[in-house]
Amino acid sequence: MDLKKLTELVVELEEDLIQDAVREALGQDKLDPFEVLNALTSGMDEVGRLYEEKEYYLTELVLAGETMKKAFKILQPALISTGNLGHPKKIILATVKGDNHDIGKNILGSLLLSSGFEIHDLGMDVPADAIIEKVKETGAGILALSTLLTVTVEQIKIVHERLIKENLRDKIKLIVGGAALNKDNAREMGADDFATDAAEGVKHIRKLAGM
Ligand code: B12
Repeated sequence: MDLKKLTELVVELEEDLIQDAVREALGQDKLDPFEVLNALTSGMDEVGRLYEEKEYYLTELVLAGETMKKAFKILQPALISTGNLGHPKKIILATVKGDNHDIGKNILGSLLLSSGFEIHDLGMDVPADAIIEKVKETGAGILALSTLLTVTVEQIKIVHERLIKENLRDKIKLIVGGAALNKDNAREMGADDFATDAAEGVKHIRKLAGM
């Protein structure tokens, strides 16, 4: 099983073949779990491109999501075992209001677990109110928000401003990620930090947590 084949299986939406393929890649081929993750993510990028070019439709996006979730079930333990345990720190994870993409956020959550964080995952399509409530309830020091849609980027600013209003902004670090974001718009929305992928995200978050 090579990395190119894994990418192809995602693009071809082979949800019945993907788990055996990931098993083979990690088992007999001893591929690095992070390289496997990158290969799968490249497949998702290609699916996104085909959707943009109207070669794929919503059905294919849904199937791609299912394929990635199945692959990740097999990949997750391998990714986790590469982590080294640190000090538990509280972190809130959420995909912002209006956005139902959660695969990337869930990958970040799994990697953070392996770094010893205490995760409070609010799921997807989470309004600012629910996030503020959770910050108050947990006293978490880090808030990680995900968004893949251009139209929901603005939600980050809404959360940032609510945190200011509630006198919570200086008690929490806000890191954001997802395909709709980059360093510049993340900063414009009031975030303290941005990372392009989940592995980078963990590094940044460990730094923000003083680990
Ligand atoms: C799968 C998918 C779906 C699935 C999502 C399933 C699920 N449970 O997540 C479904 C079918 C639901 C879906 C729906 C829609 N989608 Co969609 N979808 C995708 C697709 C193909 C892959 C996303 C994905 O899972 N990638 C794999 C993961 C691993 O990558 P990731 O999410 O980017 O996460 C990585 C990093 O970004 C980062 N990261 C993510 N979050 C965070 C957070 C932090 C804090 C950090 C540090 C890092 C980080 O780490 C992750 C791992 O490394 C993308 C195309 C793409 N290339 O992104 C389109 C895409 C995001 N979708 C798109 C669109 C338009 C839609 C719909 C509006 C379609 C429609 N007409 O209904 C709806 C919106 C529904 C809604 N309200 O949210 C567009 C968005 C365009 C835009 N710029 O706004 C894209 C880009 C496709 C395209 N090229 O047009 N989609």
